[in-house]
Amino acid sequence: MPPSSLRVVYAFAREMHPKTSDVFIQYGTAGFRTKANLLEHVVYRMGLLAVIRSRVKNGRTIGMMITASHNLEPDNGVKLVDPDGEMLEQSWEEIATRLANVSDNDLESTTEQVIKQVNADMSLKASVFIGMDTRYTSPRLAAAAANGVIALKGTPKEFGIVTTPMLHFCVKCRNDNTYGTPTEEGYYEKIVGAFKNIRDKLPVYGDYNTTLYVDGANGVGGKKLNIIRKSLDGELDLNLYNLGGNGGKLNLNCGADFVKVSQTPPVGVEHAPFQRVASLDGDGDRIVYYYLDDKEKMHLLDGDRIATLLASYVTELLRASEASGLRLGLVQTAYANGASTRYITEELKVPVSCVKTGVKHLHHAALAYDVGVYFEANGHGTVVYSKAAKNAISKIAQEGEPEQRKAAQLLQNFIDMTNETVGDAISDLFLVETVLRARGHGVRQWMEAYTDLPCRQLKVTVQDRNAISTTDAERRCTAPEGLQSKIDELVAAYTSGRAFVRPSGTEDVVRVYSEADTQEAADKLAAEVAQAVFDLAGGVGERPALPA
Ligand code: NG1
Ligand code: ZN
Repeated sequence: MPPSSLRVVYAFAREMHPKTSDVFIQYGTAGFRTKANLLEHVVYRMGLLAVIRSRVKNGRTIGMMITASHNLEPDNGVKLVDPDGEMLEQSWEEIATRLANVSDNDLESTTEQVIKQVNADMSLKASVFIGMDTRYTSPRLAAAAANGVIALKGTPKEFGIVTTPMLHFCVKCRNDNTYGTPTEEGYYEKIVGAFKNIRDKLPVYGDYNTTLYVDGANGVGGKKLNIIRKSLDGELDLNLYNLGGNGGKLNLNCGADFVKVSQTPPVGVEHAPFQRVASLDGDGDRIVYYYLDDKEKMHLLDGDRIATLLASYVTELLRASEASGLRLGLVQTAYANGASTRYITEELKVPVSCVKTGVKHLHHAALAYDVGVYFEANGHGTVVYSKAAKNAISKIAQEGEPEQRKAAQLLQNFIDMTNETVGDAISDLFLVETVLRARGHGVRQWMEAYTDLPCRQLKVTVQDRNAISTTDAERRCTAPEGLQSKIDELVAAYTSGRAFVRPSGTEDVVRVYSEADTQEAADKLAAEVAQAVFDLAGGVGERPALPA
């Protein structure tokens, strides 16, 4: 494309998606995320970038998802999806940030610079898949995305309202047709189809019952489960709550993030003692389970718990299929409960790696294993399988001894049920249900595996959260001076104490995490560390108080 045709980039910007704010915005762990009314020009520009990225990838399809995940309704966001369905390559985050922040007047020349810098052949075709969540600001932003794609002569394809993982799945399928069909129906066919395929292999028995309650966070995940529900023929009886009607607000006092962080049940859900409930987040890429006991006390089964459940079951099947030489490993972040890490290493005897927060880090580390299970404690995670693992399992499924074959065939269903591109609440829900059904387990047996250490998360607002630097997968901080030694000193006073702080990648806050042997102790330790952050890292507003 000759440079003169870039004039249209400016024309679209000025006439339709002008930059109306000077607030600096950064492509973080989950793309750009802020108040929806600050985003239109940003999303338009990401449409431009998606086309450039597609051309750099030889015309392979790139994804754009309009969502702010678990944030409340007034926020929105955009993230780019790379050709294999993974998050945008990290080195492009800086380019995205630059393009998002230049003035409209400099947009044409900056676009030209970017094209040169990444050596994009602008004569190639370019394809961009666009999806959005249920926010009322999403359609407008999706239109801005499509205009960005059109401005650089790419071809946008709009998927309308889909979960984030559905969009990742479609991008992957479009670029690799062995993975599936790149449509919402193709997703149901593969993932839900695999769940239906286990019905004869795994009869319902023991304490497992087929009723599952779901908190849909008033977002897109619940809506899609409502479509799926009708096709399940009693294999799973979904009772769906918080589907977005009846004045329910997106993520407000409900959804996976609320349940995990507040450790309280969501509003809008009926409860029965020991009935398992799955809680999704607003764009359907996170899931946690919980139940209330007969005293209405809540018990949380979070991402760590899901990871250990899946890893132990896959280990069992690998053993039964006698697939030798395949390495299974688990990837966590510093937020993983210490008790889960101990259980994985000492009881499951599965290797664990700890990486920095952010799915891209987990995903990358998981690829080092033949079967890599990764989960953030907040319920974002999935399983990835190497080519070698898939081939070996497929061979045994066809040629093995009867018992081996049976296990390998179950593994194949398990693999098909997994959305390997990214954490996926719907896919994870079917994986969890499969394991519980295979074992004849209810929530109590699942909970018995290990006992979580009480923990607490807090946020502290500071002048500049980037004043905090971390090392060792964010478990220790190197700046500001004196903070780590203060944290060490505070932690030392607690039994089974652990604490760390890090700047959030999605909110303008510093996050504090603590663990200790009792909830009171964890709460107190978190508050003390929050005070230390406030004092040593330039706290703003009121100094955090210690618990009464
Ligand atoms: P930040 O805001 O960087 O802590 C949060 C989650 C991440 C990840 C991203 C993307 C926690 C503590 N942090 O990141 O795990 O999911 O959002 O959504 O849950
Ligand atoms: Zn999400």
